[in-house]
Amino acid sequence: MPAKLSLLGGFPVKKLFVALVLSGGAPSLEGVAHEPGPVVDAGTPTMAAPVVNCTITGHVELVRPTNARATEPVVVSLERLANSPAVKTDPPKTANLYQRDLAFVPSWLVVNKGDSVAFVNDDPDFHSVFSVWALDPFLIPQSRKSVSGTRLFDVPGLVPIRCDIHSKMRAEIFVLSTKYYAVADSRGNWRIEAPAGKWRVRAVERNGASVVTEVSGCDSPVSLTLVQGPAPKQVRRDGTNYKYEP
Ligand SMILES: [Cu+2]
Repeated sequence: MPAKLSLLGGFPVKKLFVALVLSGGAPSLEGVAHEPGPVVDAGTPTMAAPVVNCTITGHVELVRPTNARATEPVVVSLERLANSPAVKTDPPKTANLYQRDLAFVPSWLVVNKGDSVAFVNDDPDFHSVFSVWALDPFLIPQSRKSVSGTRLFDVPGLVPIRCDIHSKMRAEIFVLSTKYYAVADSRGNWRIEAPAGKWRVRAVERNGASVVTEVSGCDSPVSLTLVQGPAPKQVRRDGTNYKYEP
């Protein structure tokens, strides 16, 4: 019975349980059929509430230091709150991030929590891959041309990726807890299709600065201002400066 009750998403389970006990027989929705909300129960009529999808639009103004590149990414996402609509997650995926011509290509990626990234060395040179992000540090040791290694990313956040040999190699992986996201275009505009509800809107830039607000229903446009953080100092995995670069 508990497993069956757990399928009744959106239904007031306590009240239904009482109704079932009182009925004393096969599960029946008699007496509670007027209640709103979807019911998922094979063999009984389905009273599915229509899912209303929204197109939430907005603009994020990225205030950059004067010497920053104009192409810096800003990732805007809708994060679940306690009363947000339920979200079905997509199956895990694996993205490729290459080491090519002494650079990470692409220099940033967006993945969902639970996705993996294959780091592929396309150079004749040795490279390593590491992150010193406190919540999910890792090291893929130096390797020549080959698939260097694949890593699962299951902690949401901004993961800085570096090489322990080359001081200019830099990439960031935006690991999101939600599949509802967009990358703002060069003018700062974005749009996200999502079920109507209450969401936390978070905008993050690659140096780690972020700003949040909330939306309800299909309210938009959403206006955000994000002051870019300082570029991080590039240091080796042990915190020391790069010395010899082959
Ligand atoms: Cu390298």
